[in-house]
Amino acid sequence: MSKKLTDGVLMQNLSGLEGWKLNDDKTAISRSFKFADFNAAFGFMTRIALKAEQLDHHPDWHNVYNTVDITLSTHDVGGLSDKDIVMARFVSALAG
Ligand code: H2B
Repeated sequence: MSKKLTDGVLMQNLSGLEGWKLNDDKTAISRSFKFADFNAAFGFMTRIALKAEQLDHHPDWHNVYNTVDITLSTHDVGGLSDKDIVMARFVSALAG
């Protein structure tokens, strides 16, 4: 099982993740994405879904037409783990 990241390691990782916002109790990170249309947004979600299955790590997300809001957290540890960082980097790279 993944371990909860220490504050220091978390901050270090977050500094390299542009646009991701840490929630107040430091248990999750979120970012919103906007696309040209629903087709582009859903394609983005599909790629993330395939990765999520590989990692057994799934985003909490919300989609309305061309926007996708993503929150990442590791429920098993009650906070953020290395898996959230891996997923955030993957998502950011996809979005470009
Ligand atoms: N996704 C996320 N984001 N956090 C988890 O703790 C988590 C998950 N746990 N996907 C996995 C599935 C767990 O529930 C299963 C049983 O492995």
